[in-house]
Amino acid sequence: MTRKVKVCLIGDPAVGKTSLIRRFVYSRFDDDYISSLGTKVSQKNMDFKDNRGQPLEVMMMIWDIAGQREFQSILMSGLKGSKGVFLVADLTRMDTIEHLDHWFDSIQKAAPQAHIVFLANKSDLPDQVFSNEDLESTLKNKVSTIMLTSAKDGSNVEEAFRYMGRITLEEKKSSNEMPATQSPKEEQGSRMMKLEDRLIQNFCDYLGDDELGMNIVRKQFDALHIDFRDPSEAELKKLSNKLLEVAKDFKDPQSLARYKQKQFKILEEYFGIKE
Ligand SMILES: Nc1nc2c(ncn2[C@@H]2O[C@H](COP(=O)(O)OP(=O)(O)OP(=O)(O)O)[C@@H](O)[C@H]2O)c(=O)[nH]1
Ligand SMILES: [Mg+2]
Repeated sequence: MTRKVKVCLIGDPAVGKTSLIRRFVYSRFDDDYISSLGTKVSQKNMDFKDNRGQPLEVMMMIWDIAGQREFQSILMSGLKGSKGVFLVADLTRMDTIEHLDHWFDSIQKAAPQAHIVFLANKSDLPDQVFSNEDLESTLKNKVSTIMLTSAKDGSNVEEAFRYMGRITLEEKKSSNEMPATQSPKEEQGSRMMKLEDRLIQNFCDYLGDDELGMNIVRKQFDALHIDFRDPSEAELKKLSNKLLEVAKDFKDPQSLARYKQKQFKILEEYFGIKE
């Protein structure tokens, strides 16, 4: 029997989400850092046994979700339907732990039933700023387990994904707890990146398929030479036009009209344009 499960990796930029997936799926590591745009899906199958000892294959769909906090719509859409979430931090950067509330809050909203596995990554590096004990006390009751990993030397990576594969076969009994000190706060970040997030997710929603949508979106960014981490107003207008043009090849005229209308609304909200 085969079971398909969706899991995702979330956490601050540069903590090693893409690297952990690359290590697990392709047994490779790269020292270069290329920040991820949006979401990307990889797949790996794992063999387990069910409780009667029969072979059970888990087809794991692994969603790599970009770390920029402006990408809130993309994050929410990526989390939706996830049976498991790897919450990743960098053992050498305190800020990646300090920002955990943001990630917990998003899981709580979009995937309250997901199992959470906390990965403290980059365990190969010497300059670690928090210990296993620190993590245990900070994360108690909020995650299923805490693992120290290294995408570079591979330590615990296979183990973490196997653990996740195993626990996602079981339904979670209780919903994830909210962090104790949760207060609504105004999200910081670049206004243009927030607009970018909305435009991209609107396009993916129109297609009804984030995986396909993101592949198309990435191509448009390349073709237009836009740096997604610092888009200008003019570039985002160009992107919107390009997406609208591409959108014509999909779906029926009514859906296209709805997409167009929604896009105008989003642009109007940011620029006050009426077209
Ligand atoms: N030493 C060490 N470096 C790592 C490890 N994992 C990732 N890196 C490096 O950290 C940098 C960031 O890794 P990525 O995997 O691109 O980070 P990310 O979390 O996907 O970042 P975003 O896509 O921007 O959200 C890269 O230069 C990696 O080579 C690790 O376990 N050990
Ligand atoms: Mg990445």
